[in-house]
This record gives sequence, C-alpha cells and structure tokens, in this order.
Amino acid sequence: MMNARTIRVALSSAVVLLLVNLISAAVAHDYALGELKIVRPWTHATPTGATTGVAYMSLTNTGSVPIRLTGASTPAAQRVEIHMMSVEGGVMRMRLVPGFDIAPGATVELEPGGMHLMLVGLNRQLHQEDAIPLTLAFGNGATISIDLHVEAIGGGPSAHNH
Ligand SMILES: [Cu+2]
Repeated sequence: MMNARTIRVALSSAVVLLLVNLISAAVAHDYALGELKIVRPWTHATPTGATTGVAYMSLTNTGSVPIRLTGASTPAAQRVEIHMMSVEGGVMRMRLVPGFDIAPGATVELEPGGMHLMLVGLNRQLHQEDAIPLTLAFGNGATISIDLHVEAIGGGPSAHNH
C-alpha cells in the first residue's frame, strides 16, 4: 500500500523522467550535416486514408559555400517532392521544384504556407508523436537520415489542398 511518502517519490521520479524525455526530444529534433543545421523537422498527423503528408523544417547553412537540397525520400511514402508556394491570380498554388539552394549564412524555412516537402503516396497513417524517418539528399552527394516528429492533426496550412 502506498503512503504519502512513496507517492511523493513516485511523482518526483515521474517528473524527472518527463524532463529527461523533454530534453532528449529537444535534442533529437536538431541535426547537423557538415555546415548544415537542420532544426525541428516535423509533419502533421494524417487522418485515416490520407494519401499525402507535408514536412517542414528549418535549414541553416553555417558554411561559406551554397548547399543545395536535391531530394528526399521516406519509407512512409512512395516519393517526396519539394514544393514551393506562389500566388497566381490571388490563389496560392504549389509548384514542384527539383531543389533549392541554401546560401552561405542563410536559413531556409520550410513552413506552413511556404516551401515544404510533400510526402506523396503515403503508405501508412502518420500518428501524433510518431517519428517518421526521412532521408535528405544534397548536391554534393551527401545524405542524412532524420526523423520527422509528428505533430497534432489540424492547424496545418489551409491553402494546402491536393
Ligand atoms: Cu505540396
């Protein structure tokens, strides 16, 4: 039987565990590949039957030469496309691009309403709190495998429709 003291001990170890989890989650969200920093890669949870997902992250080039993202892939989808957003006649449209440069010292934000990675032909549902592996490929031939953290469903870019 638990008395007040054992409950307190149990509670404080739960708090410690929570902190440890929060810290490792924060660390796990950032990656580095040479001079490139990849911060907070994430995606939205998807409803049942969804065929596409969208991934976002922040890419910073801390080096002195441009870094070009040339593609991405994930076991969770048939392919990953790089999409730009543009406004044509007052309507937001997505445009497929083969890649983009991150200039020296620059940060490129992949974010709702802006540039993003489109997970086309999802072969599984993306559940909140899951980690979805994603491989990024660069112009110099380098690749890095990262995890997309799956955030809650909704709150996504309203202009995003497929
Ligand atoms: Cu798109």
